[in-house]
Amino acid sequence: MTASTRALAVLGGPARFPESLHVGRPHVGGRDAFLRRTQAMLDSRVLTNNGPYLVELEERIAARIGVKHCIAMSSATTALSLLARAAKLTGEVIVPSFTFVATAHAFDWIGITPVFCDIDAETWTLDVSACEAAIGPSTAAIVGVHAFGHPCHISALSAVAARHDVPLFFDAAHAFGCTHDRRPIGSFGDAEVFSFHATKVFHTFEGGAVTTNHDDLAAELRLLRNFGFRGFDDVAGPGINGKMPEVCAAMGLTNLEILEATIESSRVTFDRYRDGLAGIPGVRLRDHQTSDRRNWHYVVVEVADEDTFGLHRDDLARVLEAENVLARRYFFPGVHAMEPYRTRDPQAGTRLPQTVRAAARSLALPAGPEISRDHVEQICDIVRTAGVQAPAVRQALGSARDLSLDSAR
Ligand code: T4K
Repeated sequence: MTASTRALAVLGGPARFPESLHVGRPHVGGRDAFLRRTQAMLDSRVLTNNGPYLVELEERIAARIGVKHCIAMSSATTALSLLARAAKLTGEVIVPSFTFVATAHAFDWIGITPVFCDIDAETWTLDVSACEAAIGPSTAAIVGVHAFGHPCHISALSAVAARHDVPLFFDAAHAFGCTHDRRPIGSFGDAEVFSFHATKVFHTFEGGAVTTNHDDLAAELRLLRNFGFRGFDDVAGPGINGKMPEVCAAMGLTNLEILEATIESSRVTFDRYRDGLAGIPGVRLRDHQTSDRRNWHYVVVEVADEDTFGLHRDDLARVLEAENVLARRYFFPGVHAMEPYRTRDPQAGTRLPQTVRAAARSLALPAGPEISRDHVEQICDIVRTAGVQAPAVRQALGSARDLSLDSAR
């Protein structure tokens, strides 16, 4: 494929897209089914507190994943905090820094210190040797993150957790619908946590869930998400409000019905990116070479060789932004470099070389069912053209840097 001759917006051409293309544009399918459920919910006056839609959603997810329990929550962040409480964790948890900030905040929020561990270059998930080396007397649990739907080194981490007699949890926020060794994600470790945020492959507007086979953990989580209520006027201990309302569960049931179609459509989009980005020097698509199932929700490119491509990842993000393509630098700069962690340990980055490397190179592109063939073709052409015209782009961006990418977004 050759680059088009269209002028890039950073070089004075018109933006390719009249409206912004987002990474996390929520997919809204099954509108009629959702509205039917919502009408019935309104008629029933059961709006929250373990209503029929919530119960059905939990049963369906547990059955789909093949676990005994699914406990739906108001978000994955709340689910992680409550899971730590339910498991009576204190002290430290080992987490990757290459993740969304919520993975660490969920523990820090309840007084458990996240200890950041590096990732491996291949999968961008917890480096198993580094994880084992980070275990100390205060380690209460290991928390792996299936980054961008790529499963952690699950069996190796399980062996480490067993050797050191600590629980193993997974932040599976990105991995609903994925499998590992033919087994659904959600069924590994002592428990896994999903995010059902609007930007996810399967969403409930806001929401999340813990899946587990541990009866005690599940019972405790159900108490904790509902103020600790064991029955009317009977409170077992300090819980909070972590409930998922019925309207969210109704969206979940609807999205579950279309999940296979959503994933298939995301796979098609991913394949188009694979074709469109092939052969661009210095740029690599983070692909999933596996016979396992993926949800294809995140399309992440790596500016793997800046010299060959001609531009840094941040410059590519600026080029795309000028065309109204709002690519995201997930997960820049790494959680260790965000507050309060940065102040606590300003040198942490020196122990996390792969995290720093990945955070400087990765760029998530708009993906999923909302992104058309034309969108993908145009985005790939922009990336290709940016590489071909790198010297001019660098010069243009050098003079317009203050107008471009807001580092906070
Ligand atoms: N663990 C991991 C590994 C995670 O990635 C996350 C969340 C969590 C834990 C915590 O899960 P939750 O507690 O949220 O359940 C987004 C999401 O807000 C966040 O859920 C997600 N990970 C993260 C990777 O991405 P932002 O702040 O970067 O994106 P946001 O909300 O600005 O949305 C992205 C784009 O999508 C926007 O530019 C506009 C578009 N959008 C978004 C929403 C919500 C829409 O068009 N409509 C919408 O309703 O965090």
